[in-house]
Amino acid sequence: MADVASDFGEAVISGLSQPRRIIPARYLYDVRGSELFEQITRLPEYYPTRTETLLLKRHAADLGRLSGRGRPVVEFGAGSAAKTPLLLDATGATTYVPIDISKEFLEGAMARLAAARPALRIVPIAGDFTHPLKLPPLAGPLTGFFPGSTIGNFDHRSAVNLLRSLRQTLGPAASLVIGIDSRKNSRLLEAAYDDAAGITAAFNLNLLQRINRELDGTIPIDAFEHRAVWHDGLGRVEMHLVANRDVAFAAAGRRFSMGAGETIHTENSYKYTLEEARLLARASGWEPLAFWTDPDGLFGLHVWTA
Ligand code: AVJ
Repeated sequence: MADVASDFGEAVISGLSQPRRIIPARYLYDVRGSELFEQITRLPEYYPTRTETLLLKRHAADLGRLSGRGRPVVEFGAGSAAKTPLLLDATGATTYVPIDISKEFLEGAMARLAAARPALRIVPIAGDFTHPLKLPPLAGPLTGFFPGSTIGNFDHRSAVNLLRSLRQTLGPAASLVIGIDSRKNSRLLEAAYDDAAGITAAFNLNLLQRINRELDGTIPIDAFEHRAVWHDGLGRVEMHLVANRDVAFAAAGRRFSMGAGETIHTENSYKYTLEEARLLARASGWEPLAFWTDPDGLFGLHVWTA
């Protein structure tokens, strides 16, 4: 695997050297960032997790039938694997292959899952699922699980490429159970990404702390503020770190300066109508089989087939 630390250093150097500064969202998820994201999933304003959980429970029988009973489940971006038991129960899977970029986080979550389900065969893979991966030998066809609207982190072209990669990784006759957040009222969206308790702000600012920790950074954290904005035309929530004053700092062996009001773009979270989600499936070579949403239409749960 590529050296993650120097990867991060290169991303920070090139991202902060551009006139529109940007650091790819995947760097938000170090161990601390993954912990903060777990806290986000329990916030009252953050509807995606509880809504998707409700959909997985409510439609368990159909999910099992449509995605194929007893198939190995391969989860992309497994994180804490909080929703995994729901899909394992719905499909009766006995083999579980979690893939996540954060090795430490993966190990902790898998130890807990193994303790709760001693009969489950767990084959964890630490890696980047945005490229086709070679899986260990498994008795296919496979069921992919891509919950949490992680797909929303990718712009449309990258989302199509990623979904094609997943299809290639999973192989013939696979199915994919994917959660995709819906377009909705901008007030609800912006509240979900700028909660009253300030957890999302801490999650975003942790990226600067990570730079200081891992790349010998000297960023004064208090010179930055969290901002979340919905862009209707682009169909995405953007997270930024905004400089509240002129600021100069070192990171990864370089010097950077920013004027008051300048921002570092740290995450996009794209939202899709149910119809747009189906178009996304077709554009990436998947066949949409079924989808469900909650009564308020906040979130979509889809089953696709290869
Ligand atoms: C993990 C990418 C699905 O976009 O909702 C939550 C990340 N960022 N709050 C999302 C996130 C700020 C989350 N995803």
